[in-house]
Amino acid sequence: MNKRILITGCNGQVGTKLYDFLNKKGNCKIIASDIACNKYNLPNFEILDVTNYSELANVVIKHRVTHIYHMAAILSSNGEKNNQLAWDVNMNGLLNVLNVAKNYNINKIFYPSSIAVFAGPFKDGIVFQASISTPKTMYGINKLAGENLCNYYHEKFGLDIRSLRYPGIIGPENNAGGGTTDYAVEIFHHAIADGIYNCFLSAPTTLPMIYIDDAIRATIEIMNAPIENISIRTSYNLSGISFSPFQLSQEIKKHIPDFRITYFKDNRQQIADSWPQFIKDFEAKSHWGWKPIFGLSEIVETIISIIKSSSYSNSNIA
Ligand code: VAH
Repeated sequence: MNKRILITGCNGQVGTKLYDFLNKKGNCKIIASDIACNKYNLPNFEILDVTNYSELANVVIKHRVTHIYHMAAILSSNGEKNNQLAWDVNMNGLLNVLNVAKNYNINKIFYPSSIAVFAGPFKDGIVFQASISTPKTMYGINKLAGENLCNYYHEKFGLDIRSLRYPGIIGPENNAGGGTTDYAVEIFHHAIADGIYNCFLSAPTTLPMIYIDDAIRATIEIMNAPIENISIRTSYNLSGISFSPFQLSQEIKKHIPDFRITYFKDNRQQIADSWPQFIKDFEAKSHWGWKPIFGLSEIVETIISIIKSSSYSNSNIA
């Protein structure tokens, strides 16, 4: 067992799934951490505030960490409610991770960026790897600055940091929180539990999304890619499938015919309107072989069957 992997923000939507994937692959010790309690009773769990350098360094020393997946973040919607907290966690937290990696010879670091680094207007709603980024949210500003901080630490200190611009990530677990794309998670639980969902984005709001298993596989594939294949050291665009609340609701109706969706836009509509509708990821495909598996029908069929076959639908609705 040579790899000792620290996951920050492990209680979160992506962190929990990443833990499962890495744990199933085996041949590594995983140290799960989060600022909150051990929500899923994981072994080797550490309460960790990433904005505290000493706490982070102590965990790295105690467990002789070799790899860090830095998933702790304040997402777009929550970042607009508390700009200072978003800056502290998203920027100082990342700086601490990079400095710990430099000071304790961490082999590899994963940094999750986001399509939130882009802000329109875009021709036909499309962004490319080199599209100019002018983020309109504190979260997007943090993620764009974070990408450049990673590139700086790679060039100046030789750190091997790899990063993906995640689209909206959706899966059957009802644990998304503080994001603008959370509607695409909540809708399934409400559709199954009570047949109706009140969507906080308008019907035609098309956004780039990705099924969580595809997102985790991309994360592990970029981390395992030969170093010579990783020529982009800010962050790689990553695409799954783009859809709107209306398109998603129509696909859900194929499984739940009586399902109804209503719309009431809130402040997250303005965030979504600033984001691209489609993201091109030619570089991820050509540099390290990225290929998504889940289209919209596969996503809907998979999530509904998992929720119906488990206890998610009733007990976990926020
Ligand atoms: C959010 N789920 O909504 C995140 C993601 C592209 C969206 O970054 O903030």
